[in-house]
Amino acid sequence: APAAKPLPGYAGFKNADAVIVHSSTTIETKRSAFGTSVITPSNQLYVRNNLPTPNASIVADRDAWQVQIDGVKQPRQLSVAELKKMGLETVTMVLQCSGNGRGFFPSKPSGTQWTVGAAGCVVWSGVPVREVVKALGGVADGMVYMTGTGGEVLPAGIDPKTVMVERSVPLSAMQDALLAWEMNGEPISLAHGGPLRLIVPGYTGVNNIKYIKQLAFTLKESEAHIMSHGYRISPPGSKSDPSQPSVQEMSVKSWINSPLPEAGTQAAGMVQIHGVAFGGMHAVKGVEVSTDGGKSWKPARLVGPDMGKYAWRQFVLQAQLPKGTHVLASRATDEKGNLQPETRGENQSGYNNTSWADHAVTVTVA
Ligand code: MSS
Repeated sequence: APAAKPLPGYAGFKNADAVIVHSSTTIETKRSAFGTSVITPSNQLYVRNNLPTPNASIVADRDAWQVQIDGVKQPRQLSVAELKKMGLETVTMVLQCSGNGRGFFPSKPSGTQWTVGAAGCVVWSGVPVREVVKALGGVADGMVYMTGTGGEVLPAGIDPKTVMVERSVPLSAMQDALLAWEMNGEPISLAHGGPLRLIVPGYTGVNNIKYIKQLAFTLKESEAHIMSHGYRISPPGSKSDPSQPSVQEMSVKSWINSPLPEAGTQAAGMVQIHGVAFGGMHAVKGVEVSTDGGKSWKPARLVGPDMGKYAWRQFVLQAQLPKGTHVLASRATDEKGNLQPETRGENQSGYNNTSWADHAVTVTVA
């Protein structure tokens, strides 16, 4: 096996045994490291940066960080110190990269070959966007999108639109969105977007803008390449374009975290088959587990605290596994009755993989 890549400096606090370093800007949580405690510890959470990570000086004086609020009746710049006086809310949310599960596409789309570990369940604290908007006189007339811009310093001499991280989501996403300064009980680390991050619960990772420097209510979607062409559901073999659906709301998904084939041959007998399930925009209603590759299903039990509809739930099925090879799978249902599908939705870039078949694991019992 190739030697493990070292952790990049800004992510030096990560537990090297719990993560896979794909590159200096892409770090994945090992499937075996998710544990059973609902919340993903910060030192195990995945990292994905589309640009080089900003200089640590931006988190030296967190309260001084400024964000420009535009597209409201009274546009203005606000510091984190000011935001902290305007409201406080906490949300537990699945943060999941749009490309999580790309590694299961047989077409091997270009991009990081994430399997399950570009996701975690984390707690964010900050001010509700709707409170900020209210204090600034409300959204300006006719605005359709909420557009967040990352605070990375862009390389000189190129059109900023080609590289900047700027994403638009429907205005309705404002209702549950936060401008957050805290993650899992600590000021947000540089790796995860400190000093200030836009949190859009239920939306895929890319819509949660780190180091946010501008939040604007806009008539049109951002013209940044990452919005117009990036993160689009393009038919296999085609080029991306702005007419294709953007990767935004997450949908119902689950996977098993134990037992895993990487643990080697298991002893016959009782096992606790456990994993995580989430609904994206809706709470999880139930999870079923199969030990025969999806031929038959048994209801699993949801365990642990319910941290709200945007969090994941842990599930467990206690089973006797006799000697042999077993294909273990899970499939979740959300409160709207949406069932996790068997197959992935094929697309050129390998986004939104929720296929239970792709996430199944084969374990050997002797
Ligand atoms: N933000 C910014 N500013 N920049 C960048 O790069 N990225 C994205 C988000 N945000 C970015 C941002 C992505 S893409 C993701 S996933 C996320 O983030 C991640 O997170 P963490 O914290 O984990 O790292 Mo895919 O869809």
